[in-house]
Amino acid sequence: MTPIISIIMGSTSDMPVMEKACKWLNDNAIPFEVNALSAHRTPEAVETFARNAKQRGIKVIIAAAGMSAALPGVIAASTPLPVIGVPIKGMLDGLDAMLSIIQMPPGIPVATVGVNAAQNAAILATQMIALTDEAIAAKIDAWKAVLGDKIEQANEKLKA
Ligand code: RP5
Repeated sequence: MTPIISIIMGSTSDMPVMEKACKWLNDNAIPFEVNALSAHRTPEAVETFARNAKQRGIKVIIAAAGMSAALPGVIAASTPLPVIGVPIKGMLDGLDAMLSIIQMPPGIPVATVGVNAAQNAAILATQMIALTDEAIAAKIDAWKAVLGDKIEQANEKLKA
């Protein structure tokens, strides 16, 4: 199926974290792609990716990077698509990457999730697409119901 979410990582070394996003999308049958591209090491490939993503059918981009994490912002500069940034934990427990991703200049936002919060990025991307896709909206409703059930079951165990 044509991917509707694109996951881009600054390095394949980010994959152990981003596997959580891939797993959630696979579990929920959301078509996605995953690639490593670097704002610093492959800048031209990043720009080509960002400029072409929308016409390839991508709806939301998830961009993950650690250290001086320019990747999500550089992608956001060259696409009209929403970009969700995932700071990867590294040198300063991910604070360096989080501030690099979240503190964007006015006019070029990146929706930033928590450090290593890859699953949340996958869910947020899916929620954005669910606004205009009822089948995907049903998957979000089902996910929320599972979360609620888990809390209820945990409460029952406390009472037992
Ligand atoms: C960032 O530098 C990457 O996103 C990664 O988190 C970090 C280290 O990259 P490698 O040296 O492991 O390739 O650009």
